Amino acid sequence: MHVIRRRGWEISEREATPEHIFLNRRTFLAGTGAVALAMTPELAAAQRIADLPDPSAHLYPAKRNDKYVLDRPVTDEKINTNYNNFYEFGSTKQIARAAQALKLRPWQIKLDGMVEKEQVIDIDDLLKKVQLEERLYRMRCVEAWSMAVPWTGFPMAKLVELARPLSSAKYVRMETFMDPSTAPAQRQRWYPWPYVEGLTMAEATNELTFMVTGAYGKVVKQMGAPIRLAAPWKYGFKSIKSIVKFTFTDQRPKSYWEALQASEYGFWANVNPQVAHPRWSQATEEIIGTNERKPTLLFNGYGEFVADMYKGLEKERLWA
Ligand SMILES: Nc1nc2c(c(=O)[nH]1)N[C@H]1C(S)=C(S)[C@@H](COP(=O)(O)O)O[C@H]1N2
Ligand SMILES: [Mo]
Repeated sequence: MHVIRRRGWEISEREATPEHIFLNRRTFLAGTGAVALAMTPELAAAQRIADLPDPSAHLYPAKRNDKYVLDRPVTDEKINTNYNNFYEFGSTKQIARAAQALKLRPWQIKLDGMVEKEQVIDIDDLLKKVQLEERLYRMRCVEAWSMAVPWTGFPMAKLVELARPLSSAKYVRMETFMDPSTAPAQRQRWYPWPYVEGLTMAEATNELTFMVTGAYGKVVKQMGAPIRLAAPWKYGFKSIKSIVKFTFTDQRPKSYWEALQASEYGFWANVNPQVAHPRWSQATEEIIGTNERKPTLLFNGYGEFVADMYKGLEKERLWA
């Protein structure tokens, strides 16, 4: 018998979108179809009031830090800013327009849990306490595509310093805003909203771990403004967007994707081409905006910065 097997990279975009398939199945089961993508009156109103002048505009463009170099060209800005995962605004990649409803001010960030003193800090006060820089990082989505992004931001270690965690804190749990009137997909109650992610304290204070405030030299709503994570050695879903809360804890946080499908998405989610996702190979990646595929690199090529953190943890599920 001859079995025709498609290799990992032959799957169509629809199929290659794990998060997408999984969510669509749920949408289908719930029988609500594309309701989440419809333009609601609330969304239309939000778009009108969302376009106030950006008080952080003068901070851009920030000076590039040349330490972090790429092995490929930066992804074309138009392509990158129109190919996004931001499930709060829908389960397709074409959420750029809907995401313009996101109101970036006022934006308050809570620093709580195991800290010397809980704080609520306004994004503009936070921006006064940090030095923005630009870094070129690769970004590898678990769906086997990648980009190269000029992020603007500051080291997460700086944010941890400002939060003053207790020495007993082992993890940082991060949470995205919750506002179904702005982000209509958050009305879909069968998802574990709000989006949650977590890092160990060692990961959060690693020099690579970057709090991102902009990309391509400006604020870009659909890329997770006003503040998101970039942890470039991990699959893209770890890099949580539009964060409103950092909680220091001794409990390992359960992420949004882990809550949805623990058999496919774990806590560590470090990039490893040799460990396949349960439904496809991770050996290569489609470089978005080109017709090229490249072999995927262990730790997405960032092993020199991060590999040491995982010594002694070999028995854990580090690669999903
Ligand atoms: N809050 C939130 N953060 C998120 C997501 C999301 O849907 N919601 N998607 C994740 C996934 S799967 C990826 S690949 C990246 C995409 O970032 P980009 O749109 O800037 O490429 O954001 C991550 N952070
Ligand atoms: Mo992703």
